[in-house]
Amino acid sequence: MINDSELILNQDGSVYHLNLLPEDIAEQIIFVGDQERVPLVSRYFDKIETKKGKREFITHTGYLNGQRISVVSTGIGTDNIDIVINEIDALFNIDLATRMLKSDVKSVDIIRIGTSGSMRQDIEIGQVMASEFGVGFDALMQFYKKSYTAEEEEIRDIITDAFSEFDIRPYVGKADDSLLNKFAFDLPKGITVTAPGFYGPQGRKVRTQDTAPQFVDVASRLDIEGRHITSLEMETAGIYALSNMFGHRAISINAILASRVDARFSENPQQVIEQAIELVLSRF
Ligand code: R1P
Repeated sequence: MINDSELILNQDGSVYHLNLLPEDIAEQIIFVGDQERVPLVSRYFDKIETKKGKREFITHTGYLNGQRISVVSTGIGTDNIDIVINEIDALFNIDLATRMLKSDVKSVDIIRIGTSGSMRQDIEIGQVMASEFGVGFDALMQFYKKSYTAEEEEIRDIITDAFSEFDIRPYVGKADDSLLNKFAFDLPKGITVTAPGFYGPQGRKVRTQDTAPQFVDVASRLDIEGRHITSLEMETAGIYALSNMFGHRAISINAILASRVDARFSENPQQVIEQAIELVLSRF
């Protein structure tokens, strides 16, 4: 039995942060970072049956082309991803009344529609791309026992060597192949670095000239057995590693708003985000 402090429930029986009951969430779940992006997604639903939330975690559940679907805002960072994926998993795989694991383990689909910065000249502002792999520069997965594939370990080792000056222990997660085929068959794909911050951890030097001075340069030039680091953001690696650990399927699709190699930012970020939303929703 899982005790009260391991899995905290609100008075109505909903999970603590997401504020959801099992019937409030669909098996196909879109993640967005920004809570204001939730209605931008759900306005395309044929019908919305649930709107709930707490803090930055807003959920709308409804139907799209006859399929039940949820959109959940995760806020920023893999610390929030830890909360969101653990609570979603509990909604499906724990009997919240008895606090016991259910005998049948359920897998859900997680599709992130995010934003990120390009690390390559050939990935331009305004493009929508998919992360085949996420590489976490944060410490999230040091707190979970999980096995990794040989391919994930190989990428991890090359990146660990390339960034040895940071003394970090990166982890690697791969997107689900069936979701890559469904949502990203014609999109540019690459390796996304998930950073534990927006400024120093992404090599930004506003008033901190000594912070990781070579970060963008090293990342953008790195050859990983013919693959490249294409983008930089703050959630994908955590989504992939935790989803793989729990047996859920995940894909992260990101609108490119900035070019870190050309030092430019989108003139119309909202339009780029809306294109990414329409593209993903058209593939359900
Ligand atoms: C930083 O501004 C945020 O934007 C990116 C980063 O991953 C981080 O969450 O993604 P979202 O627009 O999906 O939040």
